[in-house]
Amino acid sequence: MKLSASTLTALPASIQTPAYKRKAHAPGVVHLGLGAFHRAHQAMVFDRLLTAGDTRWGIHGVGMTRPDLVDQLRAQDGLYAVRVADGQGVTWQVPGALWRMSVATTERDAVVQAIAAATTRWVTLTVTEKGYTPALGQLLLDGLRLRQQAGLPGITIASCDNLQGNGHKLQALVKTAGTTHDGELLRWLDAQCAFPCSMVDRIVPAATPEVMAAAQKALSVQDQCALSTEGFWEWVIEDCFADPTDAALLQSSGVRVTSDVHSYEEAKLRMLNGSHTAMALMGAVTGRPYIASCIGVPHIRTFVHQLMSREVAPHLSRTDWAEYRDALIARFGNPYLKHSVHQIATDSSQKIPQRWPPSVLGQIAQGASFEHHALGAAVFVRYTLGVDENGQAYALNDPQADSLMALGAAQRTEPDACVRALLAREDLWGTTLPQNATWIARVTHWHQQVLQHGVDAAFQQLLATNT
Ligand code: CS2
Repeated sequence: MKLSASTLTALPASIQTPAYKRKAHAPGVVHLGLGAFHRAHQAMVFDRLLTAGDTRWGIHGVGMTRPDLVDQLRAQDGLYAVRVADGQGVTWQVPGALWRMSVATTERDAVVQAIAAATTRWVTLTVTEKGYTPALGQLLLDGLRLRQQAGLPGITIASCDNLQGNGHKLQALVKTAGTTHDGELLRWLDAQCAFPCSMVDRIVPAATPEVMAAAQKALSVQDQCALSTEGFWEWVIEDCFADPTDAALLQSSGVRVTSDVHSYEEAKLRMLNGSHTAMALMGAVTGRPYIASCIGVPHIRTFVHQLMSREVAPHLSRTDWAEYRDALIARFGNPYLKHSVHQIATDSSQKIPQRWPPSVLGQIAQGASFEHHALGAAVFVRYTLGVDENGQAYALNDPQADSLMALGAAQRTEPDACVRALLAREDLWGTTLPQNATWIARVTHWHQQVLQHGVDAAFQQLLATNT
């Protein structure tokens, strides 16, 4: 038996299931990007609003890259189980907010119509860093144009990706899709639609067969879309909504609505995501499969602690960073989250720019050391070889994979030139760092250590010289 609307009532009583009538209304939210993150984060917030009796938060979910996932979710009526597990305990829940599904590539018109539907009040997005393409701007603008032409009110369009100022970036992308004939549409967009910035946080690894097996055991039905996550979740969103009454509603379900999203975004990107990328590359090169297997190693744990305390925190506007850091280290160690280092290393070329350079530049401006980031960058260079220290080959899953591997291959014969070539890339490091001789020299130094003695020895050497 499969999890679906008809088997929902047969689930064990301990599993929390939707306590409201699903699909009685048209969805009020169109969500782009149906990956694990959305389904175990925002879809559960909207599930809470639906449980509270507000029928406007059903989701029309749009798969941007994975038609197979949309098929599986359709076969389960949009239902899936989420295991919420950490030191506090283990519970299973089946959120019920996902009511409709489409595939962006093959069902584009359905997506445009959904954005334009009178019942739609929000569009939310988790399309990943590389998803902010002109095609995305065009898709949104096409839907919004129909709304404007039909005389419908504007909506809230919330980017929830790990990009600094994500709302501003999305708004600019949508407006760029407009042509010279779209003057009126763009004026309507500015006046009626809201593009709040937001920071979303919850660690949700991609689904694994192990989680599916655990779901089968807990639910006694098959669930091909089951997910695993931690208890912690955070959603901080700018107080900027097409319908201002949404602020209080979101707050009632645990979302933080504020005028200062920036400080939360920068802390999350540089502390959480910055450490994630460092550990992911380190794990990939040393053959450690999960974040928990990295943070459990004393010298990696100390490295991450120091990276955050010494090189990231001094440049944050968030003042409670020490508590934030300690909470992150505990979250990274969650044994239930088999968070694959290769999953996090995916798209590193798109992630590094938000995660590392701002802290390095901050240190440079203060004349302070950036050795931890320099070692991280050296490990990134080593990572582009595509083979770990045990001789196991791995694929680079990155839009820049070919160019990175072509540059990275040179480290076998001309390591220093290779480091210079990879550090010269402004798409990764921005415009200032590629000109900084000290940065280049320190990354070159650590890269030499990594090649000669291995990543672990380089980490230990850094910690020994940097007490
Ligand atoms: C991770 C994030 O895959 C990655 O790049 O760093 O998905 C991370 O788990 C989330 O941002 C946590 O909120």
